[in-house]
Order: sequence, then structure tokens, then C-alpha cells
Amino acid sequence: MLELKQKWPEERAARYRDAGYWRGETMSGFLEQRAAEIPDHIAVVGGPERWTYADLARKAQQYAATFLALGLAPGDRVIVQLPNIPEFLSVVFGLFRAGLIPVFTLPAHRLTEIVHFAEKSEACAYVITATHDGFNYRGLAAEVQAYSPRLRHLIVVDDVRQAAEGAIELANLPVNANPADVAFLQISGGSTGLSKLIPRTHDDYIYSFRASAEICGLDETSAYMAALPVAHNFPMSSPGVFGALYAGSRVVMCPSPAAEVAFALIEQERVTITGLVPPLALLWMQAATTTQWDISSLKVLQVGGAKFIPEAAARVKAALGCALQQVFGMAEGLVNYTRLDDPDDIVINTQGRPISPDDEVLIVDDLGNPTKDGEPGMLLTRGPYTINAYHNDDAANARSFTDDGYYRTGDIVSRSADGYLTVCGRTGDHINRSGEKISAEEIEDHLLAHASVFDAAVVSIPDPYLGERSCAFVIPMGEKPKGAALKAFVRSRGLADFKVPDQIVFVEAFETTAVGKTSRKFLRQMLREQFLKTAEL
Ligand code: AMP
Ligand code: DBH
Repeated sequence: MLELKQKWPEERAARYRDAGYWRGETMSGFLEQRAAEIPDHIAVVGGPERWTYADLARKAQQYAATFLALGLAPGDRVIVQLPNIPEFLSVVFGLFRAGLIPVFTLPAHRLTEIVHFAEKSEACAYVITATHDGFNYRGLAAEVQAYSPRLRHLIVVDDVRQAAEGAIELANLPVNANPADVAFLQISGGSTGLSKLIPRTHDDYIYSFRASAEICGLDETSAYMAALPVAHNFPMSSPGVFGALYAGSRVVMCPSPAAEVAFALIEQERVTITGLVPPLALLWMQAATTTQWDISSLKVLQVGGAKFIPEAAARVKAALGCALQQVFGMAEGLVNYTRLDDPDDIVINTQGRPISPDDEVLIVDDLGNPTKDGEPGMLLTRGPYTINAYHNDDAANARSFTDDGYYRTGDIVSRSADGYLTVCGRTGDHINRSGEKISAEEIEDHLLAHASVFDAAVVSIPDPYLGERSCAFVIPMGEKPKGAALKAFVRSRGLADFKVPDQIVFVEAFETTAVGKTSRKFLRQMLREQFLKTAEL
């Protein structure tokens, strides 16, 4: 198996330890510590479950023992595809306790994506629920296993739950991990081609969510609700469920971000903080005008994952009766927050400033020269919780990191004199659809696999609800297929639903000047501009 690595140059690592960012804690270590300190506090609620910190730590140990009894060995990688249920936490902390490496995926992922993650990570096990949201994950798992024979162990939580509860605690569990080691693989949104795997260490990730919990004011009286899919980096760590547990808060697992489902839970659990992507924030603001639920416990609504326009940001306080916090982050590391005591002007018009005084932010023009304050440029960053390399992807590493270790975020931002960032756009060809990033190239490849497609270019189009939607320009070959049939074809390739093009536009040709001589990037840009000139949005 390819070794898991995430190394910072020794000089920087020493600096981060000296500054107290990296404290030598581990994922399972911190949970066990909380369980010893506040055993009877509620750690997580969801569905009929209500677990104390002692319950969660015990269940994690039982899962750890169960995984090892199944024949998994420390260092093995385990694909985790679980919805927002308390067992997400007992399973994941069980994996940490057993020295196993979770590979996080979203409930929306399908055959193509899971097989890709399994192959890239060399995973030998796959954890699912039998069904969720009407989808049969056993069926998906059977298909995945047919493609990825290395994935020997299928663990359906519905089946192992009982055995785990009977498992003997502490049965030969390995010693806790080394804090500098990789704890898990997170996934990127995949701006070029398929999603990349992001190795995060205990040290760096714990720093990011511990500091996030502080910035967000979490303590033992707070209740954090995970409304977005919890495997996403945002609800996982900004401060997310991990930051909430670190702070001794209560985690509320919300099965759906639909306003009425979430509002009911906010009332029942007296939720104080949650995070959303912009389109959901708009829906919640609308729903709040008529809801019967009492959402007055909510103090902070975080919004991130995609640009939240100032006009909408300005309405949050009045519409939901809570403060807004903008969050601009990435699974690769750097996370920016507006602070809870920032003036409205900053909260409404910026995407915040970095977590750490040691987050190094460079904003450069096309020639690599730093831009002036207030002028847009490409955002590069390095720091105590930003990765230096993806797992098992030399080409992406060559592209995405500079020689001196900066991550090229692909975002175009401007920075104010006091260090606040405003996102202006991006350099890459992906579509940010409601916070889900879709690679144009990945979808073009699927379209090209259709017998009646000669060529295809996928671009983002501004959309009043989604922020951006995907539009595929297709040159047909032979008989022109129907748009709906092409969408069905892409879906049948085993892709997450959010990647199916929202719109298909047939064209006779791409302008040859654009194809022959210039890049695909330019072609996409040209098609988008032509479309925007003529179309009604
Ligand atoms: P990923 O690398 O897949 O985790 O996606 C992170 C990307 O999401 C960032 O590089 C931005 O392009 C985008 N993003 C996240 N938060 C925001 C935000 N608040 N405003 C604008 N873009 C955002
Ligand atoms: O979009 C993201 O990936 C994101 C947004 C907000 C993120 O990773 C985060 C906060 O940590």
C-alpha cells in the first residue's frame, strides 16, 4: 500500500508546535479525554438516539474492537459513506481508535466516485447504512465491490450494530496514533477531473477545528446542528461536529437541510449554531416568515461553500433573528471566518479572515507578483493546517503546489488592509453548484462516451437559486439525441446526481478558431459568454 504522508518542512513544523497550534493530541485521544471530563453531558442526538460523551466514547471503542475482530488491521483504509446519524460519529471515532483510516465520501456519491476513491486509497472496507433517503446502499456496494475486489469488507451498520454493542471494550486496541500521522482522507470538490484525496494529520486538523470552535464561541452550553452532509469539510470541521465535540458542546444530527425539518430540531434541541450553503440560507429566510417553529435559540448562522451575495447576507439578521458568519474554506486547509464581533459592513461584504496568525496568504497576478490591497488576484496559501500534497496524485501535486509549498487555491480574491478576503471568482473550470464543486472536464468525459456526442464543453452559468448551474454545450454526431436522454445517460454512468448537467444546449460546431488554436479553457469561456449574451437568465 502506498504510504500516507503529509509533511511540513521541519522549520515550520517546529514553529507550529512552539506556537501551541499542534499540541500532540489525537482524534480518539481528545474524545476520550472529554468522556472522562464530562461523561454525562450529551454529546450527540439524532433520530431516537441521545448519547452522552461516555456513551459515544464507549460505542467508539466497541466499534474499534468490532472492526479489528473482522480482520481489519491498523493503517487499513476504510470508505465511510454515512448520512447525518449519530452512528457517523461512533463509527468514525471507532475507526480512529482502531488506527484505521477513514476515507470520507458523501451520501450522494455513486458507483464511479466510490470506485475512484476505493482505487486511489487502496481501501479494503466500506461502511454504509442499508438505505437512506430511499436509496439502497447495499445495491451500490455490490456494484462497487464487483469493480474493486480489494474492497473485501462490507460493513452495514444496521447489521453490525448489535454485535458492536456486545463487543468487549478495549480488546487489544492498538495504542493511540502518532499526532503527526495522517488521520483520514478527506475529499476535494474535484475542480479538474475526479476528486482528489486529501490526507489530514491529527495535529493539523485538530488545530483547525479547535481554533474554529473558539472563533465561533462554542462551549459546553452550545448546540451545533449538522444540516449539510456531515462528511463535508465545512460541517465536519468549521467548527463542525468535531469542533463541537472538542468544545464539549452537543451535536445535533439533522437528517435533511429542508427548513421545516431543521426548524423543528432547532426548537426541540435549542440549537445555537449551524452552517449552510447560500441557496439553503435563502430558503430558510423565506421559510422563517411563515414557520410555526420557535427558532429563537439560534445565535449564529454560518454561510459558506460558495459566494453569499451581500444583498442576501444583509437580510439574515432580520429574517432569522441571528447573527451571520461568513465562512470561506477548503478541504485542503485554509478557512476564513468573519468574527462574531465584526461590524455589519465586514460580515455582509467579506468572506472573513484566516483562522491562524500563521496562515500565509499571497494574492498574486498572472505574473506571480503580489497585488495591492483591494485588487483581485489568485489566492495562494500555506500554513499550519493547509496540506502540502494530495494522496497518490503526482500530476495534481505538480499543478496545485508551488515550489515553496503554497497551495494554489484556484480562487480569485481581494484582501482589505486589515486582512479580510472577498471572493471575486476563480481560475479553474469548475462549477460551484450550491457549494458542490463539479469538474467540467469530468462531465465532458462522460458526455463524450455517448455514441451520439461528437464533442462537449461544460460551463457554469449564473443561477438565481443555485448560485451557478451546469450547462453542457454538445455537438451531436449522427442523429441528435434528446437532452433528457443525455442527462439520463450521464446519470447511468454512476455519478452523483448533482453532477448531471442542469441544461444541455446543442450546437453545430465550436468556433474553429477557438478549438484548434486555443485551450479548452478558452472555449468554455467563449461559450459561456455567448450564452450569457443571448440567454435570459
Ligand atoms: P474544496 O477545495 O472542494 O473543499 O472547495 C473549496 C472551494 O469552495 C474554495 O476554494 C472556494 O472556491 C469555494 N468556497 C468555499 N467557501 C466559499 C465562500 N464563502 N465564498 C466563495 N467560495 C467559497
Ligand atoms: O467549500 C468548502 O470546501 C468549505 C467551505 C467552508 C470548507 O471546506 C470549509 C468551510 O471548511
